[in-house]
Amino acid sequence: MMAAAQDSLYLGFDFSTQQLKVLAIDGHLNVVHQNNVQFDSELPEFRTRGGVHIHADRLTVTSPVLMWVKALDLLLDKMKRAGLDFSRVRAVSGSGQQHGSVYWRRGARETLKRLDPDQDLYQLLQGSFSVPDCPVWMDCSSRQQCQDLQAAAGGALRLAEITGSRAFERFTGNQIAKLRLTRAEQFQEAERISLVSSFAASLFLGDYAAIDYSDGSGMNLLDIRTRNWSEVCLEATAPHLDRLLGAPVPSTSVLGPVSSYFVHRYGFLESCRVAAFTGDNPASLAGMRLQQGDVAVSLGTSDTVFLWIQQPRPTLEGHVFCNPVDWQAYMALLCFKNGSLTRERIRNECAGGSWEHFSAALRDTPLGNNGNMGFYFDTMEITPPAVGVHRFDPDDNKVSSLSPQVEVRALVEGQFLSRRVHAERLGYSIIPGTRVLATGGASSNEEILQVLSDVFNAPVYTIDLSNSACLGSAYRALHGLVAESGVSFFEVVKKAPEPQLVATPHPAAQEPSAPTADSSDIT
Ligand code: ADP
Ligand code: XUL
Repeated sequence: MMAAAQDSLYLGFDFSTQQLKVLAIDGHLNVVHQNNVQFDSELPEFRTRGGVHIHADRLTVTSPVLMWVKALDLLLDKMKRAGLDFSRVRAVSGSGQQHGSVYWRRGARETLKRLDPDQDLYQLLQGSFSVPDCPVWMDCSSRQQCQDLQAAAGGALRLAEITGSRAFERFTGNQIAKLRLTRAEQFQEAERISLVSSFAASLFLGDYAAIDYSDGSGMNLLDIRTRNWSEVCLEATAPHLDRLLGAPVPSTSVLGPVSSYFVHRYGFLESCRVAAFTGDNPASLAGMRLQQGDVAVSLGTSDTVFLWIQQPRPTLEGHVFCNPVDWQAYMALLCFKNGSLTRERIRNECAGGSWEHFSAALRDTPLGNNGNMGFYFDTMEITPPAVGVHRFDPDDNKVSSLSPQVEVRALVEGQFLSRRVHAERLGYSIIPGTRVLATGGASSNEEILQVLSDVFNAPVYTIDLSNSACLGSAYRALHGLVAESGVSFFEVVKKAPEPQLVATPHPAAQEPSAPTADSSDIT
């Protein structure tokens, strides 16, 4: 018999860098439970800082795989103690920090299939990993492997055209190539390589879980158009790598029922399904319910921009991933390092350290800033790779200073112009109906959002999503149950709370003029 919607639960886990989080929704999409385990403070025996170990070379960054396993034991116990009734859970999904890799030792699959419910996973899986410290996304020690891969693929742009990104050091293929070289023995012992997301799904499944297309796009190995491993990339990375990776699957797939371990130990029903896990950024896109034509701008410590795109147009900047909720579509992700911290510096220097005064400067200066512009890269920027502060007067001459109020507007307009230009280069176009969804700390500032709206010439909505990856995972668990019968993700989540409209473009906001010759290389 079908359980009533309010009785059913859907769990979304997020194995992120610093913590393991979970969120439960009921069939009406109400959030009914949230919980988490902080790695540094709750599992101090692993001696991580911020969930990772930074090695002596400062480039290698890893996390102990058994810490993630133990965190899951702890989290499920916490949920049980909080009274969560696991027999109500109809489906589980989740996400993981992208790019990280887990190496299962030969024989681990058999162990996974026969987990004794009287013991915790941490005890049971002690001997199951050939590499104890997993490379994670913060690692940047694989420069040589990136160069080799790009050479094998016919250049950086060609690699981007195949895999959605040029070679990046944190991308999993390059990490695998490096490990094969530096830890040859451990590499030989591996029978399967998982991403953090598919590793986590494997725990629930009691078998190796497939890598999904969307998180698989963060490896420099998947051909994002054929959605199969690229031969040329596989060969350049490691021999017979496809056997170690398994075949990738659509992100909306159901992988199978939850393992009997969870049935006996926690009281899950045998019918509870495990939907494919994916990367945290794809899961956030699902949590925000981003649709075609929308752009999400997250204004946190660094700024990120997510886009839903129909036709991929990868470039040397940013990343194109297969879309996590519609297998025929794509998403783009852009990271900007100089976000809130740069806004804080200009606030301190030009607005007496007050967001109020910063906002007043935006109110008191006109849209377009009378032609004054600025690009502020306090630290080496990711998109574009540029550094330094570059200011231009209305005649496009470089100048060394602007008045404080003009500087505030130049900063915010310059940042958002850059977000828009780079989004457009990846295939984004502003069409009627486009929504800009703003999240993150600075999205509480209405004047900043007004500039965002004017620069994008589109309405801006805010959405409070401190936990968007978990929420997106819970939504994806729910969708997984019906995806195969052709029901769209948006049909399933249509009753979720709507984002709030906070700014509409000023009538004078036209298409921003194309960047000038002098400034086009640094937008
Ligand atoms: P993260 O998730 O990356 O840790 P948050 O999304 O919490 O970061 O955003 C934190 C940032 O929000 C702070 O660095 C701060 O500069 C910015 N912020 C907070 N309040 C405001 C405000 N009123 N106006 C502009 N920026 C703000
Ligand atoms: C994305 C990236 C990070 C990780 C960790 O490319 O490296 O956002 O997913 O959250």
